[in-house]
Amino acid sequence: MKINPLFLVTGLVLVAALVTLEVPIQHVNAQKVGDVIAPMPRNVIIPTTDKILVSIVPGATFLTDTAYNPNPIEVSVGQTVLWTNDDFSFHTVTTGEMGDTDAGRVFDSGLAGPTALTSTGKTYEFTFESAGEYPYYCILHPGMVGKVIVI
Ligand SMILES: [Cu+2]
Repeated sequence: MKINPLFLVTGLVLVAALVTLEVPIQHVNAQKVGDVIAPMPRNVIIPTTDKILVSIVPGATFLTDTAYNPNPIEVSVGQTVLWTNDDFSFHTVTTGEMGDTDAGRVFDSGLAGPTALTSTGKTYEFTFESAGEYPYYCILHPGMVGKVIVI
């Protein structure tokens, strides 16, 4: 039996298309798996309290070192801090201090994009991989200051 070469080519193109589609899907899954700190045995529940929670409190615009609560915070290397905007105003979580030329060098929730703390309920998280002191502030209200101490 002779196979029409046109069918053969069409088949190959379909296979190539499927393989191409498969790659991004696997990539997305790999990123999700990567969020877990380490491979864990099954039936172990990872508590959500692994993250250190910090609130940007209501009225933070008019506050200084109480705008982020609790503040300062002490965390271990490898721990993640999750900031939640509990205010109605737009704020940022940006490393450095007012006037720093390298503000946001380590972490920055930013003024745009998916991590921007534009409104109530928005969250930003950062995992600290190195020990040290990390002062941070709000670019929009530079009086708002906080500090993360990583030990
Ligand atoms: Cu602010």
